[in-house]
Amino acid sequence: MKIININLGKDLKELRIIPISDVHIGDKLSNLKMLKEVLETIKNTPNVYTILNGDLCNTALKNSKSDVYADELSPMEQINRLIELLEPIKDKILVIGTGNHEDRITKDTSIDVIRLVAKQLGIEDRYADNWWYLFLRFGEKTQGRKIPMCYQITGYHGSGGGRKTGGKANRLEEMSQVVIADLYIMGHTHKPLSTKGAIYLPDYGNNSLNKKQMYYLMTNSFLEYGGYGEKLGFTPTDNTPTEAILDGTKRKIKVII
Ligand SMILES: [Mn+2]
Repeated sequence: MKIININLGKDLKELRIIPISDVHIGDKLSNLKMLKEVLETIKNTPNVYTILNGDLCNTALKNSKSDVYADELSPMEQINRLIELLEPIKDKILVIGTGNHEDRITKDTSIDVIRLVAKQLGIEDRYADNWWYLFLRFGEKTQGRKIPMCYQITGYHGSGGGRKTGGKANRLEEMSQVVIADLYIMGHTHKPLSTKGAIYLPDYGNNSLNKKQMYYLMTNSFLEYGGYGEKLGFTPTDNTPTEAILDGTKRKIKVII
């Protein structure tokens, strides 16, 4: 698990995170217009940041499941396009991770293209080849000691989930069987979903229990309906970007899907 520490300073009162995953650049059905709108928002709004959570490129290879003849860009062109798109917002990227689509290249060649993208953008310290765990500090607490708020945000690209919503929600909530955090983020299923849970954490110093809230967010894809999804009879999904809003003065999270 890659641990990432970021402090965005005390002037930030509220932080908005718009996660981006499952863009599938190169696929004809990839909605790059919508992606560009999101990137513009991130670039032009000081308190909006992003987490890149895999399957940014489609990377259909000769031996992979996706149809290599159906992609409108070659894998190299996809990577170049991705770098071009991310360059203007590189300072707003909190995490850059891989998905099963980029992992195809790694599996076949050992070359991790997302790591190279991160290196090119100068943000290799924010790159994760697998599950990531972010300690994100900003703002200033109004109660107790005047220290920054610290949110623990964790995620990975995601896997499995099956066809039905229940299975996807199970995969999402199972993340807290791996590690405890305020906010869990997963993509992969292309189905926006959000749930909320709680867990009691032991406080050994006071022989007591603290109740911790946990927010779960499964993020949208940028892929329009058609292709293999339609062929297999999958239901269309909504592409509207999801968002998590974090308070910089007290522990308070809002999730929008
Ligand atoms: Mn995926």
